[in-house]
Amino acid sequence: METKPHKFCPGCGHGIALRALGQAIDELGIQDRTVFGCDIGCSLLAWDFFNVDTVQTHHGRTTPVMTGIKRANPDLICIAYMGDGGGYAIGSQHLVNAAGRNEKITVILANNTQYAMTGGQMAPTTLPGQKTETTPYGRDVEWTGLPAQGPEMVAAIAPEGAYVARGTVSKVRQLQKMYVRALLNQIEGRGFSFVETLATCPTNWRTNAEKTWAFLEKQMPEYFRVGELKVPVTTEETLKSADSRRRPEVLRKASRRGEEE
Ligand SMILES: Cc1ncc(C[n+]2csc(CCOP(=O)(O)OP(=O)(O)O)c2C)c(N)n1
Ligand code: SF4
Ligand SMILES: [Mg+2]
Repeated sequence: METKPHKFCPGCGHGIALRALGQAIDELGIQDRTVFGCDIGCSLLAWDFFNVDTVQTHHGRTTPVMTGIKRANPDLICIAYMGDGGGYAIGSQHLVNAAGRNEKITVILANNTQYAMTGGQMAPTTLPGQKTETTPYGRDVEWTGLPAQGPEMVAAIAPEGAYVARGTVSKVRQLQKMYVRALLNQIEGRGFSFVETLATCPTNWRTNAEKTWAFLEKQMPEYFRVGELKVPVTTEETLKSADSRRRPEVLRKASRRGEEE
């Protein structure tokens, strides 16, 4: 991986998430067949971030665009990268339908609790009481509901074979591992993969370094639990983890057949 100057504000979570994604692509050696799609919002500043084919679309539409590319050329590894405003508000139907159909693409959604690029308006993920441009007295959940639980929703509607997780830019190693597992899910053709990523936006949060990190590590996880929500059990994993007595019958039969031959 090479580095280059980026266009995000200092302290922005997008750069940290995208670096972890670049490292995951390198780790898997899939650069030559990866297509990267970015949405409208600050994610679009990544349009020339990676040395891979890239397309930029509007509010959550990155998901159906990448679905089309994947269906037309199943050998490609298709990654849709978007914000919480795009993925959970204006473009939420695309996420729901792609997850429900178990499309073999990877969606990575940066959750910074608001519409950042347009100046910090309330998004479905804004925390109760959080001040934004459109909630100057703090988000009132009586009027606007509780923060959207994206990975929980996707895990509930996506069929077996899907991989769903929530990571954070404050735990980069864990985040990169999630990206690797999400991409592996696509490479092995199992199904949809989705990783929400808790990300910082000091510019619109109007926070200094200390408060930015405290919001990310303490306040956001009160509503957004970090961890894996849905992990497909592969035959390989079953074989590796189970001892011979606990192996499923079909695998025992397969190994008996091997002994007889
Ligand atoms: C269909 C449509 N509606 C509204 C806009 C205006 N708009 C551009 S970026 C943006 C906010 C994006 O927020 P989010 O998806 O959370 O990304 P972030 O900037 O926070 O990373 C909005 C509302 C647009 N470009 N297209
Ligand atoms: S406005 Fe926020 S999300 Fe956008 S680049 Fe700046 S810090 Fe990052
Ligand atoms: Mg956002």
